[in-house]
Amino acid sequence: MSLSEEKLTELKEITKDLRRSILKMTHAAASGHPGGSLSAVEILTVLYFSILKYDPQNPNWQERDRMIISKGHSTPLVYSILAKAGYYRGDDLLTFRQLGSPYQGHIDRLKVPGIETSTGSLGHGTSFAVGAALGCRMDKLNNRIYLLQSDGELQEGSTWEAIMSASHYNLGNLTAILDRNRIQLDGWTEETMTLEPIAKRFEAFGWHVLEVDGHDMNQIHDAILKTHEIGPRENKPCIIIAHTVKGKGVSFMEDNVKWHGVAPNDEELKMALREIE
Ligand SMILES: Cc1ncc(C[n+]2csc(CCOP(=O)(O)OP(=O)(O)O)c2C)c(N)n1
Repeated sequence: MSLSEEKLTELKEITKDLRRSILKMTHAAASGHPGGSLSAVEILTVLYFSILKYDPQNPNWQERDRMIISKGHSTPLVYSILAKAGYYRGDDLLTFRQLGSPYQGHIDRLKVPGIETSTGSLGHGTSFAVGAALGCRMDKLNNRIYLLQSDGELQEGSTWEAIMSASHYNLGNLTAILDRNRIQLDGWTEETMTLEPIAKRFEAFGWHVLEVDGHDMNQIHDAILKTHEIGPRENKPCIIIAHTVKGKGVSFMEDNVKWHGVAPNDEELKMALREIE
C-alpha cells in the first residue's frame, strides 16, 4: 500500500530537516561527507519512518529489524536520523568529528546507540548483512535485514563474494538498497571501474532486482514492501537499485565529485540552506 498524502508530507518535512542538519554538521566540523549523505536522505527516511521495526528505548531488542549501513561515511545523515528516531536528543550533533564527541567521522556501534554495525572501511557491510540474515533465520526471529550499499563499494571484490553467498543461502529475509549515485571518491563509477549492467549482474548472482527513483519516497516504500513478499516467496535476497543524485537538494553540490568529502564554507552554507527552504 502506498504512503498516504499525510504521511508523505510528514516524510518530506523530515527530509528537509535532515538536509539542513547534514549541511550544518559538515560546516561546523569543516569536514565530512555531504554528497553521499544527501543522496541517501529519502532512502533512510522511508526506512526509519515507515518500514523499520525498532525500539529506541531498547536498541538491542532481539526482534528488531537489522539496518546495516555499509556506507559508513554517511555519518551526518545517520546521526541526524537516529536523533529524529528517538535514540538520543541530538542537541550536541554539532560536535560532529570533534575529539571526544560520540559522533565520529565513521559510524561506531559502541559510541552511538542505534548503530547496528561499525563501518567506514568500505566493502564490509554486505558480509555483515549476510551473517545477520543467517543468524536471525537460525534464531527464528520475526524480523528483516536491511542493507544500505554504496556503488563505490561494489567495486570491491569482497562485496561480490558476499552477494554470491546471500543467494547461496537463500536469504529471503534480506533487502539491500543500493544508493546508485554514480559517483565514488575519485569520479564517476563508470570511469573508474565499470559497474553496469548492475541489475543483470545481481540477477546473475541469484538476486531479485527492483529499480526505483531514489528520491521518490512512494517508489522506495512500495519497492521495499514488494521485497517483503518476493524474498520469502522465492527464497531470494532482493536488491532495490535506487537511482539517486549525489549532493541532492543543493544545486552546486549535485552530481559533483568535489562534494564527496568537502564541507561547505560560511557562504556556501547560507546558499545551500536557502535552497533547502
Ligand atoms: C576500504 C576503503 N577504501 C577506501 C576508502 C575511502 N573512501 C571513502 S568514501 C569512498 C568512496 C565513496 O563512494 P561510494 O562508496 O559510492 O559512496 P557515496 O558516493 O555513496 O558517498 C572511498 C573510496 C574507504 N572508506 N574504505
